[in-house]
Amino acid sequence: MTHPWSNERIIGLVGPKGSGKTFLLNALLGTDPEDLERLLQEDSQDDPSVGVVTWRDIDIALLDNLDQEALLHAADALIFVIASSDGVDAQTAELWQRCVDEEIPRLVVITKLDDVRADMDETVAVLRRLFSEGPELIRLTMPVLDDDENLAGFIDLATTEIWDWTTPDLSIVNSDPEHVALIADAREELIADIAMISESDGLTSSVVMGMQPSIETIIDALEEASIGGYAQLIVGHGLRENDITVGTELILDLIVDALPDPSLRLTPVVASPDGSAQLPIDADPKSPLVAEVIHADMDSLSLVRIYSGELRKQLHTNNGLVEIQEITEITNNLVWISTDRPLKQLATISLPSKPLIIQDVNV
Ligand SMILES: Nc1nc2c(ncn2[C@@H]2O[C@H](COP(=O)(O)OP(=O)(O)OP(=O)(O)O)[C@@H](O)[C@H]2O)c(=O)[nH]1
Ligand SMILES: [Mg+2]
Repeated sequence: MTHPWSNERIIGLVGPKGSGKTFLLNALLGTDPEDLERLLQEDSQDDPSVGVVTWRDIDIALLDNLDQEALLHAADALIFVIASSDGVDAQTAELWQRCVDEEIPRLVVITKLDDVRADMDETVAVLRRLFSEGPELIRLTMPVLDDDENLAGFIDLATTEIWDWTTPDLSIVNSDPEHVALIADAREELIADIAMISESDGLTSSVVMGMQPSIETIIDALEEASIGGYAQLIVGHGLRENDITVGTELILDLIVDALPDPSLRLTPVVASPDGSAQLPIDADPKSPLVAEVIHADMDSLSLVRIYSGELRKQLHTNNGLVEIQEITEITNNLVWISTDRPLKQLATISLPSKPLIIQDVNV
């Protein structure tokens, strides 16, 4: 049986105020650039929002403006959005530390690389100093400028290919010798870093023997380290003329390839209402229903994450029986529901026949 959630990723966007979270979300969704600036001006842009983009058959749900606790419950992984021109605030640094402690998978996107003050090398160095306690931070890309000094694309340090957004459609081309020379140090550093933490014997021994590991070996090791939480990958993003967003497809690939399949994560630990232990639940539609209200509005519209089972018309929640009036599916395990009375945020929901209580959702 294919797992109901294995073709989904729920990703939360976090980072300092104004770092470009909503902008990045819309770039990833493919929002028409002409609508984007107007959208960013609207008051409603601060409301909790969920957008879904399907990339290589994976439904990626992106969450923006959820409060931090809700986000940590709801998301399978976080993207830290850091503007190259602005740096990191204390709250973001604290959240990073919490992700280290709770082993929450994450990626880092450095934004606004088109800004005249942007310096990706410097931002990477700042992040490494700031986040030195946690797993290794590994930078995957370097910005490429065109003849007019505008952001044109990124060099992938693992493959040495250039992702070029100056053509009408994104093109991925081999870099010329001049580029290869320019990135030699950064690439060497990437290979040394990944060899140090990789569990791949092939990679470590080829580095020790002074040989160039194959591109496949490097990529496998990077993805494995990111999925396993030994390394956090850093990539860039920015804007070029005609409102073309640069770096977007690379980030979508990384979400699919370098973040863990949520179906492989443990479902929340659950107990009976009397506190007695339950067997571990399985994230199966036929299992007992275990769900959580991620976000609740005054007008009884709630964002709900389903961990196992299926939603029915009537729900037994921590604060009593609730009738569902409408369900709008976002992905298999994320839905908006409207109910006859408001739900409490982070309240848990369970089936009446097999009541379950979520004890700890930080799994
Ligand atoms: N030039 C340039 N501007 C950007 C980029 N990303 C975001 N911006 C601009 O930066 C401003 C803030 O971006 P938002 O996406 O609203 O930032 P945010 O992180 O959602 O902000 P809050 O929701 O207030 O925390 C907007 O005016 C964006 O147009 C980028 O890559 N390049
Ligand atoms: Mg925003």
